[in-house]
Amino acid sequence: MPNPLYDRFFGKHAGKDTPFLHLPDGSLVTHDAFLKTAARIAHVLSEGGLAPGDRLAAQVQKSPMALALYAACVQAGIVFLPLNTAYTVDELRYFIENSGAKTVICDAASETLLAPVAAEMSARLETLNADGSGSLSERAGEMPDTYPTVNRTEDDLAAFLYTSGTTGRSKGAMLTQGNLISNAATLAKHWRFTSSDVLLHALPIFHTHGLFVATNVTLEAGSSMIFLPKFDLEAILAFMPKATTMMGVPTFYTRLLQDERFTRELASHMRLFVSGSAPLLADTHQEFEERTGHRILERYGMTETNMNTSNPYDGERRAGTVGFPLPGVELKITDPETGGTLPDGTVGQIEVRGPNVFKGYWQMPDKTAAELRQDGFFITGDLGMIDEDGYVHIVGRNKDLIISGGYNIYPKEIELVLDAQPGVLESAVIGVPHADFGETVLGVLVPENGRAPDLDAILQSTGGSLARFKHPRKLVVVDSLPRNTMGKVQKNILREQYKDVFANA
Ligand code: MCA
Ligand code: AMP
Repeated sequence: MPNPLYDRFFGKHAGKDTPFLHLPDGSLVTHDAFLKTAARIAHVLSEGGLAPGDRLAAQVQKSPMALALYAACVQAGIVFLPLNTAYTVDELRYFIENSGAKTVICDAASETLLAPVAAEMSARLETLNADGSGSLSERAGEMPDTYPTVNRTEDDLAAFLYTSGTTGRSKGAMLTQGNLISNAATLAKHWRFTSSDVLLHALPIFHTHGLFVATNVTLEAGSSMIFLPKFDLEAILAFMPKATTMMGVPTFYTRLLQDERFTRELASHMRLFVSGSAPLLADTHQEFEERTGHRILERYGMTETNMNTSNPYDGERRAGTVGFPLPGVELKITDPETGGTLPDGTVGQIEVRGPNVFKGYWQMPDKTAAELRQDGFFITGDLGMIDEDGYVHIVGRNKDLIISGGYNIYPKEIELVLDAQPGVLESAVIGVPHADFGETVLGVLVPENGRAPDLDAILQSTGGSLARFKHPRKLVVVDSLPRNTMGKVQKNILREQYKDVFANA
């Protein structure tokens, strides 16, 4: 039975003892072993009552089993919903409820907290720990190692990835099998991945970058990955001589450059470094080239679209740009007011169309209609321009968004929490420059009755509801917020005023 995504990325490796995952302890997971594990998990999921099209939500640590869970969902036709391990129970409740997930997989450490939420939603709960143990593995161990792959088409959903809303709650971006296949196939070719490549994989696997870009490209090309649980500088330095490629957010590269052990010689076995998810400073690009002789290849993507543009493999990788639209992807710069196309060299909003563009937001037709035009162009919310040589430059954002270390943070969500704190009349949350994370979160508070609120208590109390990476790293108190004549807070003024707050961080 055809299942385009499974057949293309996984099924073609069946029965092969070729390397897939090199683990930090020196052990190896072959394609065959990986697929057998995935098949066993697929049986557990089906027996647990999940049917094709049902959603499975997973908040689990990065591990070979966690990756096999993705493969199992693809094989069984289940929509995979991976969740950031930093999310709190409050945040998870929304994702589970909104997606209607019938099964939730979590670390045993979160089981007690999540069990009541799962019960409330009539969802089944299984555990999967970082070391591969847990109820999911126990049950999988008793299952057959082959599974009758479920029939799917390219139009069927493969995954939901939630992107936070600038005004309301998070939206579930519906990604089809075809979205994932087309993008990985394009990238593998564009970046010249082959079965000889070894990717140094230190990204999380709950976002597009680590899961769909890094993993799907590796599977498409039959390459292998050095699969690290997270970004750990010592491990990166130790394993780089065995790798040929790496994908990372800019923080990976700035951290590497801060270490003198990261030398031209250490990077001499590498053929490609890719950066994305956040802007790579031109200075970092240049410093990296001076140190290693490699020019980092920067690309640009989104959860809703996978990758849209990339610097060339052979031609000039131009610092401060995200390159050209990928083959099959159309990109135009439009006037935010009229939607009309603007000439090259003019700054406007970036719109993209192609087989990579998602199907819409789950059960949010209005939000889908606002961002995805009838003609298939998706309004990214990024501001950019195309230079005289065709390179795309991202110059800003038309959306209120902070990107910290590659994680997206929506100020509105934090403002709602801050506004509810005792002694706070209102707040504005902005992103300010930060040497390690690129940007970080600053909360600007207006006190009630002019009396200074207890800032320590406020910082503490954000912990219960918001993931740690979203917490303001600093709070400042002002008499009032700058507003324009329409009454809208002028965040650009605040950003300028506080741009040096973390200058020495
Ligand atoms: C961890 N912390 C953070 C972040 N990460 N705070 C702000 N921003 C972050 N990104 C907090 C922790 O809660 C902790 O707080 C402290 O910082 C140190 O934690 P630690 O675990 O040591 O941090 P780390 O492991 O060094 O993590 C930093 C990191 C990581 C390596 C940059 O965040 C990372 O791997 N980021 C990649 C994100 C990613 O994959 N994005 C792709 C999204 P405390 O100590 O105070 O408790 S997909 C996407 O954007 C599109 C599609 C695209 O184009 O790719
Ligand atoms: P996400 O919602 O996590 O998919 O994040 C997508 C956003 O990350 C884009 O809309 C951009 O604002 C930003 N982004 C991704 N890659 C780059 C890049 N190379 N340069 C600048 N911004 C980027």
